[in-house]
Amino acid sequence: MARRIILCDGAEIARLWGRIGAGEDEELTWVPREGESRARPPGFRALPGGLSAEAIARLDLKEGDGVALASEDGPWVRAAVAAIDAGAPESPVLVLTDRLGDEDLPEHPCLRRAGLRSLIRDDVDEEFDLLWNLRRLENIRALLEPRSKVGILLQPDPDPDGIACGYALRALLGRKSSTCPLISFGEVKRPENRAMVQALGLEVRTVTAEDLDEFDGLALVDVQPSVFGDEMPARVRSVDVVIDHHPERSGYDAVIRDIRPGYGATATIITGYVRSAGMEIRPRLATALIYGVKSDTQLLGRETSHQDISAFAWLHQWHSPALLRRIERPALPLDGLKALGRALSHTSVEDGIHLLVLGRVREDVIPQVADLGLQAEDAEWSVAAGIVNTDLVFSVRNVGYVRAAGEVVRAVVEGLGVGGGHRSMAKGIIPLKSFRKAYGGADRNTIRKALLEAFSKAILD
Ligand SMILES: [Mn+2]
Repeated sequence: MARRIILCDGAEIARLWGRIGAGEDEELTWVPREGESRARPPGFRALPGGLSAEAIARLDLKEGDGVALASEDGPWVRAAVAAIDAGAPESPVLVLTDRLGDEDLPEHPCLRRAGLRSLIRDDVDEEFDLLWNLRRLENIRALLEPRSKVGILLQPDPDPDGIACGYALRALLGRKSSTCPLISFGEVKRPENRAMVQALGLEVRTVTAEDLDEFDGLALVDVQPSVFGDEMPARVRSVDVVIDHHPERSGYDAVIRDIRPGYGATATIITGYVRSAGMEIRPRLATALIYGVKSDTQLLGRETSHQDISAFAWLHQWHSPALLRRIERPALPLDGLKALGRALSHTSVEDGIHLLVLGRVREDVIPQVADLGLQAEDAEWSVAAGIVNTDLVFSVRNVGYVRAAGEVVRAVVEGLGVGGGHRSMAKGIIPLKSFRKAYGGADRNTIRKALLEAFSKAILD
């Protein structure tokens, strides 16, 4: 087994290591520096012959073994590195020191320096960070504990970050949906968000301003009351708790606010609470939170803080990959697959555009088909179009190094409908009525011809 040899040069540092103890594969070795009068501490073995190459050879360093030198003494460290270099040139060297700088250390191809103090500091900083999270959480718990019914209010058309945070806050409060429902002034509209709610077995209740009277506690997550603008119900003007990552707004009262605009997601704030609480985190909860972080930061791309990345890494070990996949890629209904089969049977890629016209389908089928379409050979653009209720809905994907998808979609729907998106994904909606008026029909061929033409033009513009 590979070993780690820790060489200590004095009683003080040896005492510290003695207290920490040696790890399973670690050996504590005592090589007193000159003038060290105290005897070999317990738990250490001495290296006879001091820092000579012969003495280091006696350590019998094998491939995979590493050496750490714990010392503040320049000459001692230099002698030790020289002896290791002579006796075991392949061995990596870690120098643990708070006072020596790079200029005090000899040249060595595989040497790193770390401060004992900074190693401990990082841990202490992290511990205090968790403590402040715990303080906030305990304050929130104490405030809401005596309330009989607490509403967790999300923004209208709640997004994954809001939904995940509502769910997690309820778990942190130890409540059930009967005494702590997730509520919103609007429905969960986007199909992928509905899929998330369904996969997690959650419910978001749509409420009116009057309905708020039934709650004697109100907590807002991922939103602040001022967002409701002039229509802000009086009940929301003064609430118990607000947890959010959007810029701080005024115009309302909250007993406890935890607003951290530097964070990419409110789920990151709440993950801090969950970590600090030391509670057992279920895969379902971890999956909801990780999806909240992912979707608000666009996969740790946009506006991501190191806290988001650390929350993501922590949640990653507890989440359920299968459940996450189900949320991110909702199951395709069979008639959606049949529509895809028909569309694929006369598919072609023209000018780099792969267009699949699906006919009437469930809305969430469309973005999934657009993802798939991009895999066609020579496709730089994938467009999936389908009819949902009285609208023509289309999802657009591209390879990323071409014109931004959002701009292209805005050009295509101009004067006809609504649309927008990001660099590589976008969505557009054109009411069938306007489409028919502009193109004289809404059958598969007309849709195909019209969209191909409009996209070719918009992409080249
Ligand atoms: Mn958010």
